[in-house]
Amino acid sequence: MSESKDCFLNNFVHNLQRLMIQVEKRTNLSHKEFVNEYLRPCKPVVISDATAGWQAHTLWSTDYFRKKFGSRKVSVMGKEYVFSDYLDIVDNSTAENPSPYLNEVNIHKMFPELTDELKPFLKYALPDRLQSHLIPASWGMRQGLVELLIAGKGTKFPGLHYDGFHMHTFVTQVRGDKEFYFYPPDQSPYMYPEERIPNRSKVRDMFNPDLEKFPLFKNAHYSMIVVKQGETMFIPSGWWHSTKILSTSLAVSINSINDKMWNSYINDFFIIHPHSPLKTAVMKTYFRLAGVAMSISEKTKSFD
Ligand SMILES: O=C(O)CCC(=O)C(=O)O
Ligand SMILES: [Fe+2]
Repeated sequence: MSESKDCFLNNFVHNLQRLMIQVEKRTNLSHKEFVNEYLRPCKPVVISDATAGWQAHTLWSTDYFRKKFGSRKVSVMGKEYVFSDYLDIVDNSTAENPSPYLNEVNIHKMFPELTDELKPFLKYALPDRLQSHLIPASWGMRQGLVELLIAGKGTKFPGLHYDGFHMHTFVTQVRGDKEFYFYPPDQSPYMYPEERIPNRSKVRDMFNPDLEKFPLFKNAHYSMIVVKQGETMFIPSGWWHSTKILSTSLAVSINSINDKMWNSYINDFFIIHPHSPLKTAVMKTYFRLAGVAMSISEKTKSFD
């Protein structure tokens, strides 16, 4: 079906020229084109109209959130805020005095009222094995892993990382513009992964790296692209990234797992949630078989 190279089969071999290419911006991309041109080759892309049907694009603002959820408590980087107080900090954020970054907030759990405003579900994130009924509800994400991201002007995302469990990520800028910085997986030798959480770099602040502690980091090559309001950034599995906010940012991230990283996902899962050797072996066998069944059913579906 596809002539494009499959990054998982090619073990992420990227040459320097490939690193230097600009991230493309695309419109009106079919699901098949996305799979062949970006998903299989693990190539980042910005899609301008991926979520054009979302009501969120007309409704969302810091005032809208203030009116709807102002008195609710939110946890931002380990600190509790009344949401309206946090939104005031976001609105007044500057590079000198940046807001804390609200992230890892599961919309379906924390703000279920917003779910309908994010429909139809982003087709490029499908098929998503997190949503499969073949994996336990407690482990899976029946409605997908959909998270809210909020921060003010001048704020940097807390840390350089690739997304856990080798998930792909799609970030939609509902409000505001953002600079996205990427390092392809072959730059990992310069990234100083944390021992316990290998998808996180010990170089916490890529904008001001401690080169005495992390001397190899200066060898790392990155690409940067500005993702504008309304656009969706696709970050392939295993790509290191971080961001800087250019204007008050309300964004949604959607993670997904497909056939190619199914085994990495299972392996990562048992590293993060260890079980006894026997239970691990039994569960891994079940999930490998479930993966085969999922592959068969995925081949029969169309997403355009
Ligand atoms: O959109 C951003 O600022 C980065 C979000 C991100 O990388 C994440 O949530 O994992
Ligand atoms: Fe991320």
